[in-house]
Amino acid sequence: MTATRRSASGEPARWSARPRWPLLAGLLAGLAGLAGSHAVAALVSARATPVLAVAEGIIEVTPGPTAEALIQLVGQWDKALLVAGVTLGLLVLSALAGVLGRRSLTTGLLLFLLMGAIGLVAVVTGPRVEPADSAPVLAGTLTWLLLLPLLLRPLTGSAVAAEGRRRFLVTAGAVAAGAALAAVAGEVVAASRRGVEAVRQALRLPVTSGTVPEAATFEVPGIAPWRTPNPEFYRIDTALVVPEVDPAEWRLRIHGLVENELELTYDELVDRGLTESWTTICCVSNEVGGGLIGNAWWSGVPIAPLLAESGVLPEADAVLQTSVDGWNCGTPIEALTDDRGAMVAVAMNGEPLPAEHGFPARMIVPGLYGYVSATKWLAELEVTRFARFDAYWTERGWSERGPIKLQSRIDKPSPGATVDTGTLVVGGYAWAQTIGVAHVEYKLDGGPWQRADLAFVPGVDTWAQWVGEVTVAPGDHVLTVRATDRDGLTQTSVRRGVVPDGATGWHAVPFTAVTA
Ligand SMILES: Nc1nc2c(c(=O)[nH]1)N[C@H]1C(S)=C(S)[C@@H](COP(=O)(O)O)O[C@H]1N2
Ligand SMILES: [Mo]
Repeated sequence: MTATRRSASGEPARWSARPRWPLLAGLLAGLAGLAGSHAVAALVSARATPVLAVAEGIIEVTPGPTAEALIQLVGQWDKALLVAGVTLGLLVLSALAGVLGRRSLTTGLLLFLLMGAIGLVAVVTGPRVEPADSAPVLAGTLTWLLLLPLLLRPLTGSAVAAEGRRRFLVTAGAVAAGAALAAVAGEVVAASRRGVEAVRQALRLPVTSGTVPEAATFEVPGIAPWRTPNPEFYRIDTALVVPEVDPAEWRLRIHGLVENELELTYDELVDRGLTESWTTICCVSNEVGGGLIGNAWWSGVPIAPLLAESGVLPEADAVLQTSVDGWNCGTPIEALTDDRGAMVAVAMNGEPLPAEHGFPARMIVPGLYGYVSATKWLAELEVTRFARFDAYWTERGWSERGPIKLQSRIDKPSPGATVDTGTLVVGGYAWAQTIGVAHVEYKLDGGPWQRADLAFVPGVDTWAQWVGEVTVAPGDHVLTVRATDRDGLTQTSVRRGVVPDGATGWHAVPFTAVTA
């Protein structure tokens, strides 16, 4: 066969000199990476696969009129065609990486690396990125980089034709089988996820979506919305793979230092009757001025009556909450039994909890950081004593107790903003859950503190919007904010980091004013 042919240089050509084998090697590596990245995307429930992200990136960078003309041309098939085109391009480039890699492995690897880099850029510049969203593209790129040398090795060097071909076909067969397996596994995961998502969407809960009180916001552009929409709500958890929990199989178990253990199905829980309220939840890892905080209308079953029903024994001082994926946290029993309205929440802003926010049920405890209170994908509540356990984050150096600290934040101006000289409207949020915000003050540079206008809030458990006005001269400035709660406590200026029980200090935002 080819081994007996002579190349132009007169050298005996190796059987693999024909480009179709390296081409096949590149194509297989490309397909395997694609399958791997799709499987990982399904597993981590990334918002978009890398291919989709690149397709969206192309739409993004295509000039408006061109994009419109193209959409006119292909109609509703635009997205599908684009995805098909990107996939085709990816496979052509993969084949090229194989052919180039046969001559110089480095060149082939660099091409795959470049493709991975394009994918990564598309993913991280997309809307609402989360760390998990880059996992698929990294998995795919890693697959390419590992498989290309593996597949090309039998095609290079002095392997005897038949022997090289045999080894190549064995490797190629294994890679193809692995890729098929990854594709099937990814599809199985994605299908079951779609299944639970379909159940979630079909659920009809007796909930309302809450009405933002008109007086809660000043309608100043540049300040975050008072109600945080679900897709924009911060997400913090240890779950690499978002747990999929079918409400039909879900149970809530209350046990431990109780007279009667309770086990409730989802329907039994909801049948207890739902209450609804506005609560701002916050992560202990929220830096001063940070975004790990959100305000939502929660619907759920009050936990105090459920605990009363189970008959909490007098020696209990804590509830160890555990999620279906084994995460846990310890909550003081009084926070669950006093009148603050702690609940097993089933809906967020009027819709069943989104999967990543704990579907089908989670805890919401006003006034406590999430790491000691807000278990998502809730499975059980063990009534116990703090002395008897260490919870997930307390084992890792965080405080056993985590009341949310009084804080305030500047949304406008944003850090480093350039603004016009003259009158500048400034504003943001302050919060002191379970106590309430009494007033907010702001100051420009070294000037005096000025009282901000504070918006109405429907209770003590939400953040309160504040606005103010400053007059700015040309040049660099710093705006600082501090809040005082209804107990008369004013935020300390002492800057402390988030470990072990939440950051303190005043939020200060540098900005520049220029003459318009
Ligand atoms: N099962 C589970 N629940 C969890 C966590 C977690 O890692 N696993 N993280 C907690 C932390 S630290 C916070 S701040 C809140 C965040 O809730 P959110 O993602 O809905 O904003 O969830 C809490 N509940
Ligand atoms: Mo958190």
